[in-house]
Amino acid sequence: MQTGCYAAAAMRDSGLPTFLRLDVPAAEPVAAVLPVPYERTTSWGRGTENGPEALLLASHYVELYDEELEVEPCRIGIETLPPVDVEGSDESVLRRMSAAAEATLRKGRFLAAVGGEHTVTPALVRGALDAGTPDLGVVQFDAHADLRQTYRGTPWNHACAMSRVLDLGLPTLAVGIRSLTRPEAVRIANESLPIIWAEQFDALPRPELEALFDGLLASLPDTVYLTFDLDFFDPSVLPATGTPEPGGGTWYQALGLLRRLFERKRVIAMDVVELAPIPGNAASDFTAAKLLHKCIGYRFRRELAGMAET
Ligand SMILES: [Mn+2]
Repeated sequence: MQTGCYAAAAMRDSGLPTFLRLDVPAAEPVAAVLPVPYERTTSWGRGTENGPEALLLASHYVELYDEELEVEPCRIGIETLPPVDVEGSDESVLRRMSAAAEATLRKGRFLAAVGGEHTVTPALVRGALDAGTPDLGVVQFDAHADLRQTYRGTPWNHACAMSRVLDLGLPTLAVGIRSLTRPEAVRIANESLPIIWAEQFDALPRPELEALFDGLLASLPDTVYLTFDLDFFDPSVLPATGTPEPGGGTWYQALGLLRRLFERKRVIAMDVVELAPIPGNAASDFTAAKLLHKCIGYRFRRELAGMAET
């Protein structure tokens, strides 16, 4: 069967596998997967520097056909970019991430970055702003508020990621939060930061949860950056993350909200962060890979539906 994809076992010069084992598309790709193997400040379980490789390897076993969307998302053209060079000072590496994001977005491509620890997010968001994106909102799926001003002596700790995003003056919506400090709770209350708490996932019937999400989403700008910290998921769904927290979202709860997000907003870029692979636990790597595949499918749902079958 001709899928329109390029099922070669392409390995880039970097030695990293490509997303879905796709070769460089013949036509101009519209989506770009950017590996960002950055890990400097993880607090407990380490290993997020291996996240991109694990996700990309697992993606080779994701079915190209999406049974929900009835399309093969890869048909829109997905290129796996060389990984961001993470050697050097914090400042220089973070600047490199911003530059990579900016370059991808200036080409009009959808950016799908794969971390790495959550620190990569503010750098990538910065790149989106540098690309001239006006009125950007940031949607965060996460167990943790990540609103510390500094942590362990640096403002570029993964526990400060959303604080750095707020520093950029951008409106946010946080989903799945169930772990934070008192100062973070005070900040959320004082600044009325929009949040859906993880407990609400359990307490609310699904239509009410989705209505709540729609309502909060409506107050964000039309153009959105999505950051998905994999510890959003309950550890029974995805245990391979540095700081797992009980009481997280399920696979279908995540998909339900992501589908609405991509329908209602122009999502120009996203990241999937904090995968810390556990040897022998393929489920986490695979879940992360499939999540990225689902998001690209949601993002280009209309374009994909319009493509003739070959
Ligand atoms: Mn986080």
